[in-house]
Amino acid sequence: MTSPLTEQDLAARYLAMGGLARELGELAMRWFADQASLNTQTKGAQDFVTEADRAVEALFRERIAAAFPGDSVLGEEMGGDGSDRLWIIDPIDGTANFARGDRIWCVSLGFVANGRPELGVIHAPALDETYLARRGGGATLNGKPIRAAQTRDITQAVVEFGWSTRLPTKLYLDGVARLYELGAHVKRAGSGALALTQVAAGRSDGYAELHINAWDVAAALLIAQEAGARTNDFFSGDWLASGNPVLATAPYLWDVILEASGIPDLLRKAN
Ligand code: LIP
Repeated sequence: MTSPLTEQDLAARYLAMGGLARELGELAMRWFADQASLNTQTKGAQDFVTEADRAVEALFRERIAAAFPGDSVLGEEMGGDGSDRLWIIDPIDGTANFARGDRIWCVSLGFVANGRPELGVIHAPALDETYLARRGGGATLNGKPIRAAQTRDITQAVVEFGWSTRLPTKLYLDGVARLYELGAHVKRAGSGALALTQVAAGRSDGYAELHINAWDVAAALLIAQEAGARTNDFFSGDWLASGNPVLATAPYLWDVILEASGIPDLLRKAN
């Protein structure tokens, strides 16, 4: 049993994670610049992994073992178990984009203490953007504070709706149709983590996905919360092992986007 986390413990991790994300981003960028070396493989329909994903996660695990030996790591590519001091990494979120030379991808690092996200960093080196948050400390983009949008009219809203083959595509298409019928502009860019940071930065008014994994959102959902977005209770139930639906919105548009997304129906049928 590790000793209780102190303020100094948390501060040390907060100070370390930005530099660590940048080091991982530099490694990913070397692979990104050499697409022929990626050896891209599929884990399922529209679900990809490259040598870069594996190399970035391996380097992260090496750095954490050296700097914070009592901490655990859960990663998309190498798995792991929960603990009361847990790092959650998606080495490259937006792998489908990464593997085609598209710049919309990021390194996602979250730190969860006793089951509650406390720190998060999203580093998108190809976009030259780094998002950081600490619970109770606000959220920043490249060191400057960011806030969720105050949009009140759904016909003025931009909403991203994530998709995967983990659920029937009809559920996704029905949600997209409802949002369009309400007058929203709907898009999908292929990185759930970055989509959540766009809500945090006020560049979009919502991000919904009917199922997403813990490593995709552990950092970015905290960033959205700290930027004043309203978010669902993703970190509940069996979230760490099985994922959950995710929703983050501009505060005034929560109700309309939640209903249009179909998440309430999905949760009612699951319970
Ligand atoms: C992706 C997520 C995206 C989801 C994809 C995939 P990856 O993460 O960011 O939101 O729709 O299915 O899970 O696989 O690129 O790390």
